[in-house]
Amino acid sequence: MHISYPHIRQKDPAIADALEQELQRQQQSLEMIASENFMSPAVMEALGSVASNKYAEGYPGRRYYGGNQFIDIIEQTAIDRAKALFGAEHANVQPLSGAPMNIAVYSAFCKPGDTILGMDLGHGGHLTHGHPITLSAKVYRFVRYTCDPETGEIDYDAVRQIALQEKPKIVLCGFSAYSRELDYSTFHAIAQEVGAVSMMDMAHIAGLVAGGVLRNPVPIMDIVTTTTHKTLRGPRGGMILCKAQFAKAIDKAVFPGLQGGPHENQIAALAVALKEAATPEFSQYAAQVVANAHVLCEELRAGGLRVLFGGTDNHLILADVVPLGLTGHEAETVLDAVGITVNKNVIPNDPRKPLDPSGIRIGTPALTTRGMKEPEMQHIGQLIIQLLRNPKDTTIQTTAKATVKRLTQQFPLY
Ligand code: DSN
Repeated sequence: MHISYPHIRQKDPAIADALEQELQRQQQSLEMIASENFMSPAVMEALGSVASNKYAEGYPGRRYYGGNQFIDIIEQTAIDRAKALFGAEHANVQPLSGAPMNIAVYSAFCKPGDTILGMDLGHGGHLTHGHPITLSAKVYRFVRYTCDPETGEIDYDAVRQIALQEKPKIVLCGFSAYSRELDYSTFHAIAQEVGAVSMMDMAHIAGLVAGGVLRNPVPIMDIVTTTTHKTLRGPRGGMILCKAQFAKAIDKAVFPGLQGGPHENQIAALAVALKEAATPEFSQYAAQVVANAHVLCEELRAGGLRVLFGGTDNHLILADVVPLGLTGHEAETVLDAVGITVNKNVIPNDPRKPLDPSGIRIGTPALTTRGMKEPEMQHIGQLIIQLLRNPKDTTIQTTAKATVKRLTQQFPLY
């Protein structure tokens, strides 16, 4: 497929230039940021569609504006597909993205000052799960559990003790830099014991759940939130799945509680992505994402990186680069210089600061979308180790650039 921007080029050459350069950057580099992926042309078409022109406050069949007969079809289709794909009793597809989605859930079940129990950011949790710099942390009181950095094991007895002592209104699990499976039944049982709502943020792994490769939290947990653009490969956005008894509270919290008009172009694109995610091809994709991560993880470990949490069950690897004599920022920069994109990341109990932490986070979803498999992961893993072990060696960098060029031409994007 050839992407071009004829109308933008005519009206606004500066933006056309930047878009074309960004397209080339994506085509010509190895995208290994664990939260990024490439939408299909069909999803992109829906995202750039006329649905963007419409105001549709309310929900299908109950709108505050006229002219929503076709928008209702779009939003109801997205809802029905989300429910079918994940086995959910209720779906709200309006959250604009991950942060408002999680805030909506907090506001549905907590008053200001109430307690929420979530995973520590340094142990793989997420900024929106109550990091002190967020607005949520100013409104609610967050308490935290951690995991064993070497094995990734969560001490569920300790989580239960914290819950009994702190009496949270929400027991929250989910992550953005954790690589193991979670025991949803135990999280839910702990929430029930203390009279809390159980919540899972599956933003990173929604596509792997949809593809049947990882456990599905939806039938177990009261509330499951997810962004829609990571492993799920949809447009940027958020979605809340929940049990029927919480449907009203969630819908009210999203609109009118937190948001105004939903972005119906985003919802149309989500509907298309959910249809794609229900296909056998997508299940194969999800399985390949995890198989690729296993191979990459073993290459990185064999090359001397300290892999956190004892390995990976999903699409990502969190690795400490300090054993190779680098910081996370330096490692990110060395790889970026040859067209391999990863992000620096804090590791558990990191002695370093967030802008130059000890680790990097690496993921396989985007390269798997391009069709890369185990042999390419092995090759890329070895390349990463060579670059990190020899950060000033220009010969290795020149060879690496040539390899990136060859691989990206062999596995074209768009
Ligand atoms: N920014 C996303 C990530 O990289 O994990 C999460 O919001």
